[in-house]
Amino acid sequence: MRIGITCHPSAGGSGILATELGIALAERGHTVHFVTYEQPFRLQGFHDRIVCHSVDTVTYPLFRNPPYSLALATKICEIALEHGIELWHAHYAIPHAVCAILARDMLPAERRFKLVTTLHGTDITLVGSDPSFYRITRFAMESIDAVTAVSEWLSEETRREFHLNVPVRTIYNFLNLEKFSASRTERCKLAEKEEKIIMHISNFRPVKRVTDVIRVFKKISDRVPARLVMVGDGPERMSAAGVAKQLGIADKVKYLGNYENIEALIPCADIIIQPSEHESFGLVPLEAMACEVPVIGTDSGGVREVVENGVTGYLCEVGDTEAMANRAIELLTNPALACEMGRRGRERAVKCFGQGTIVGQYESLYAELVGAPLEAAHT
Ligand code: GMT
Repeated sequence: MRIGITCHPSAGGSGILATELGIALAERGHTVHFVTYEQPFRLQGFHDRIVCHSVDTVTYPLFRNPPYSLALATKICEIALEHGIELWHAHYAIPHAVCAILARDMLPAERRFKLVTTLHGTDITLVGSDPSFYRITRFAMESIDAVTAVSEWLSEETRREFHLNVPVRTIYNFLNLEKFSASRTERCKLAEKEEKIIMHISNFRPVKRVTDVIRVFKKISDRVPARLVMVGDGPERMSAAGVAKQLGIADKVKYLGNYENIEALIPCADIIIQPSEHESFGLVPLEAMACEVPVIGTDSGGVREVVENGVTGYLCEVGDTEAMANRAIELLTNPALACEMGRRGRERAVKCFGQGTIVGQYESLYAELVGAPLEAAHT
């Protein structure tokens, strides 16, 4: 099948998932065209059957900001015509689903692609439900062929918030489980031999509550020799650094910034801490589970469908840094328990979130929409 994908190409869960999906589809014999403003973060090296098209915007004194969305819609339309795209997959409702609708409607009727949008979370919980975007997000979801969301929680939130007349199907995020697995090669570069490694990975937005990570780490390091490795970057980084300084632990915190090969870093951690306000899914907890690292997360949103509380990690109340630290200490001082939770995490990742299973679900959806049997979809 000839498939188009639009996503946010920067480091972030939705862009990562869209890119990995594109790679997996190409490996299964489909031709995939990405249309974005830059090459997607995770798309490294050469991939047969994948083409990246970049969107150019013009600056003009009358435009306060270059109208990216209009340029994107035009580019999608051109690429669809040139390559005979049968199905477009827009990741994130705003602006991608809206741009793809515009592109589809600009095409001659007989050349129109089928359109799927995957909701990733912040497009609904933060962006879409903001009054300025509410109507256009709802319009987009009702004007396409299929809406998917990355967890049952997000599907339910979307139905509740937008009172939709169309179904929202849940298709969970997935991982390449060969890429993410247990191995501890870089550990010595991150901490001293006797120190435990606590890791956090995010885009440091307010919803990630990175200052909670610092507070939890302070309580841990009072009891266990440890080092905190912070991976990623974003608006709350300075606040995190400020709190670490105030608490007198700045020298125990390492900031690695945005890091491409997190599959090499995660296995070095003893624990991953993700104390988000809410997560529609939580790709990092899944990556940790695949690498056999126990997760301390929050009992909110779709993370509850990823991390099995007490089995593959612990879920605590949002903001309860005391409980998170106590759970972390419990694991750090009981290696057998940590090891067992890690093992069960991997088992769960394989059972529920493997690439083959989930990509197969997307393929079936595409085939259903395009009206082709699954075998014929592999061309
Ligand atoms: O985490 C973010 O804020 C980035 C955001 C994105 O769209 O890139 O992540 C969302 O999508 C990911 C992939 O589906 C999910 O794993 C994250 O849970 C979700 N983030 C939130 O819901 C806050």
